[in-house]
Amino acid sequence: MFKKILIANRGEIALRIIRTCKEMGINTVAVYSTADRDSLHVRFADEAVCIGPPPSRESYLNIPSIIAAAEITNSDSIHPGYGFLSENSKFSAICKEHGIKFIGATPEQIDGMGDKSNAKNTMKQAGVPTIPGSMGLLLDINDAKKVAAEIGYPVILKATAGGGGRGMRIVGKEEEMEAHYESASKEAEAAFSNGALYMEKYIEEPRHIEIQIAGDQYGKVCHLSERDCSIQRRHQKLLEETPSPFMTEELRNKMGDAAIKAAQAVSYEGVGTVEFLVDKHRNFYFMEMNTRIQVEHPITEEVINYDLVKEQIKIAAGISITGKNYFPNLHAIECRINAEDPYNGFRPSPGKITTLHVPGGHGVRVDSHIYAGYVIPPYYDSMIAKLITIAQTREEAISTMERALSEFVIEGVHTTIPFHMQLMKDKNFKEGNYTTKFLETFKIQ
Ligand code: MV4
Repeated sequence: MFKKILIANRGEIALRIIRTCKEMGINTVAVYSTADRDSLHVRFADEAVCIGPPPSRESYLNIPSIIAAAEITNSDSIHPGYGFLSENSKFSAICKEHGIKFIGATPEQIDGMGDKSNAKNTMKQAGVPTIPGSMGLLLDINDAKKVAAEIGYPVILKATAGGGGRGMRIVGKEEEMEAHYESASKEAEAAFSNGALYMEKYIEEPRHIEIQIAGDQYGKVCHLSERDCSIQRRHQKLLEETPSPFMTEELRNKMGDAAIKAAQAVSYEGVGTVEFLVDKHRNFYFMEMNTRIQVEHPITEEVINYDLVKEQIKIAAGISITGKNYFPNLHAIECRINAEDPYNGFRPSPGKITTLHVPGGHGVRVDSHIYAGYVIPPYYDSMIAKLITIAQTREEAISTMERALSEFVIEGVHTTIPFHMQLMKDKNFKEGNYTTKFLETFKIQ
């Protein structure tokens, strides 16, 4: 087992990882930017190293600084959390070169899944359902028109280096192709230095349902059921739940099997997530594979009673998994509490938390790094807490969420708490009747 893990992250996920390390008797090293010197991850880790000034580029994304911090503290491993360097193949490779175990995917797996068109081809060959579309990359506008005529409009253009919806365009008819192709490719070129596009049939009002998987170093892979992440605003998830209200036992088994196939196709080692789009007929299609621990992992942990960070560490240390699948016994919902003003276009609201009361009681978990007097820096992600409720049924998990939201007091900054309060009372949400389009028509009062 590892003796000392350096956590190359900040905020709630850094704390989350430190907690598991403490329980496992593993020493921890925090790294921090000068903006985070008063953070809880710095206080709760056994050691802490300053790695640079506030901008991420110069601190949490600064590979030489982080490797130097690992070397001077004698860390034998690095946990990257989510975001930042968690899916950076260069960083994964550099850790290896320095004899430091990267608790995450190999450079090959990261690159293989990072190129979306390539990932899709890999999955198609492995027998995982994919959305009908171009065979690989599009050559030019004429090629795009030809493929679209074959699969039928509407189609969607996607950047192969894409993510977060950038370089993505829906094309309703041939006359629109030229303009959309140009702008998608330009946007992708600017964002990812790669303007290459591929095409798919456009699926109207899909659900975003992802399967958690775990694979060990010996080829054993299991799934840990699904999370429904359809409640998103501009590709930012705001609420996740498990089980999905749209799930059936048959669909879970099929999607679980497909996710396992997907992981085996790339000899996946560690915990990961296979994202699917699910249409109204419950056809499901591979979308992306995430090779990291995800923000929403706690809802899975709570319904199957399983510490996913502990599992990540054990797998990285070479411990084998049983290989049996896990099915939910409970219902869990996560509301992301962001320092944003939901009444003003979710505009970021950094600053000092003057008053804080955190909810508790039966069926409530709060993963957060905030405290009374904490100053939310403007440089990073605006998520300040994850409020998770767990109950026997979805209805009860919603009731507990309403109760917990009403107890949550955060003063000094705007938060998304009022948004979630209203969401809990929404008729369609209560009925589990929502798709990725839901928030486009949801208006906060
Ligand atoms: C799609 C789609 C409809 N049809 N692909 C958005 C981000 C990227 N990862 C994939 N995305 C989509 N791909 C086809 N063929 C609709 C979306 C989409 C979406 C997907 C998941 C969650 C939220 C979304 C919001 C808008 C569009």
